[in-house]
Amino acid sequence: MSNFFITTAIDYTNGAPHIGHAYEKVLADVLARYHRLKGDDVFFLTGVDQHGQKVQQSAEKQGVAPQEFVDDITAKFRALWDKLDVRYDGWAATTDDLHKECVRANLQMLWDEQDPATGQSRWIYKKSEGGYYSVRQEQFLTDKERGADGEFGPEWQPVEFREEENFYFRLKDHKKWLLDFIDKRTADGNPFVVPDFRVGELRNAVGKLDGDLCISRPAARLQWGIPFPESFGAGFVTYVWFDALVNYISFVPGHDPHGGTRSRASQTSTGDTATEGDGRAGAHPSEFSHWWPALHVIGKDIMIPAHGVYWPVMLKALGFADDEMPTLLVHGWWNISGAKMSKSLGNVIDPDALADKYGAEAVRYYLMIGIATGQDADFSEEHLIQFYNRDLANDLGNLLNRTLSMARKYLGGRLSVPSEAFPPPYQCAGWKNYEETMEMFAVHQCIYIAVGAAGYCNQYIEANKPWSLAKDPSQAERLNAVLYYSADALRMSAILLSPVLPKAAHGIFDQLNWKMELSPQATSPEGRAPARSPSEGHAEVRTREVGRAGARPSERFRLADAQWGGLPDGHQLGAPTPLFPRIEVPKEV
Ligand code: ME8
Repeated sequence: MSNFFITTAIDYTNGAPHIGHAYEKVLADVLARYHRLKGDDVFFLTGVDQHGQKVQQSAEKQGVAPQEFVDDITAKFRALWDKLDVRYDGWAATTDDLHKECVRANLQMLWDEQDPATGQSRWIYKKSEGGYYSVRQEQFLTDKERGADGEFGPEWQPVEFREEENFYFRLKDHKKWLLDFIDKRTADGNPFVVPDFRVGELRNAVGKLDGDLCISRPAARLQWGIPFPESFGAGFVTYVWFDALVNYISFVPGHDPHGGTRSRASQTSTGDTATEGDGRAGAHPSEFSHWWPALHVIGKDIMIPAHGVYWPVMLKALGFADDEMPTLLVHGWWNISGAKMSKSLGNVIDPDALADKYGAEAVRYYLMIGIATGQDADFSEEHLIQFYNRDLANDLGNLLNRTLSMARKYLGGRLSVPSEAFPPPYQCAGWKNYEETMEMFAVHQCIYIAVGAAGYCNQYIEANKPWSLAKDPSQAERLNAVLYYSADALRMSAILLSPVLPKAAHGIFDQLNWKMELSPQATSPEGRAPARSPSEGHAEVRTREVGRAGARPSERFRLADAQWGGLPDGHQLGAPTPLFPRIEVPKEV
């Protein structure tokens, strides 16, 4: 059994969730469920990014306190993840005291670590910098904000020159280290960024790095953030990215905000060369090390600079060795007719309304099959309906319905294990292809493997015509074999599809009357989950509290069960009920 720690970006709570948020969380959920299917110990962390200027402004506009504002939006995110069956183990909310303590402890550690040559902090310095400040938008402006005439437009006015003192985190000193690290990971066949076509993009950006990161904001212009520790002097709030990125460690079970991730060796270290590979890993508490490092699932817009530049340097500063760095799984974007979704264009897709209209499983299915991981795709309800009807209503639903109906009609629903004279219709050999494809995050291709197997079984039924075999008593053995293999194929397709369609997979298992204790894997009493009757539905036991990952009862689905011959001799199937009713195309779509 291996450990699998997966995180997502934490969503800004300045507006309701959209389809891009839903896509990312479902993608991470599918990968987490796949690892549970393999029997891995999984911790899936997701959450919300609640601080920052945008939230402060949105709350002000509504005339409510920022905490009240974020609580309201946070509740919308959590309700959506419940509706979409996103089954996370840890919830990262950046206004959580645990997180605030962690951010402040990190700042303090970095501030306290001295460079012996200067007697100053090795990582953070304070400086005063001047720049043009938009009083209307409450932000400093750069040349990017200047119009074609070289002036700042009316949307920024009044603009004034301001001198401001802030704290800076050293980035550019680590440029060479970061480039070498990225190259080494690529050379080792374990790229820092996947899909690896984005590595070049990141490398280019790092090559151009020539500044440090301003990590504070004066409390005079931003109050809604984590205050700096008092030792920095009064009146500074943490820059939102320096706060948000830390969620990936503050919510890891076993993390100790006061020095848990940093070894004594690194705290007294004097320079890069002396500290590299000095056994810092050994300093992490064992529960933290059990999970770390993470696979961070993020969108392409936040790879540069936040996750690809700030985060590895922050981790390095916090004492993480090169072999303790995470991996970034960078996904593409859902667009609308080739254009970005935006409130001003009025083309934002609401996943909550979509799930109400078509059902959560149809939404999950489309979000996973309609895009290749890493690429962009165009969102369209028409495609959602087409994919659902073609694959689920036709291929899988049809196979389920006809297999159960015919088995009931011709065999009273009871199946026998076929003799060697009747081999299975196709080889599955442990579904190696499925596993390899999932390890490459190509979820849409994995779906094709699972649904394709059902489609193939439909052809197998057509070719063998059980309705004709049933008329000839000398074909009884063949009739049983065809229906046995069809039912067994459905059982396997349900297992392979369970990461994407957990409810439907439970539905198929229920109709097949497949119980966990029938699994050859369920050998020990502890390994067995309680048998479920169809009426018990498929409620899943969730352990949400941080630190309790892996404490679930056995999963109902196991990849090891996806082999021919799982249905025991004399197995009695359940009754068919339509699982994937066709979606009729409404006129307006
Ligand atoms: O960036 N398609 O939050 P966010 C696919 N708080 N993914 C999309 C998308 C789209 N159309 N639009 C956005 C933030 N996303 C920060 C993250 S992490 C420490 C802090 C993705 O609410 C986006 O790429 O703007 C990101 O990964 C996630 O949604 C949250 O975006």
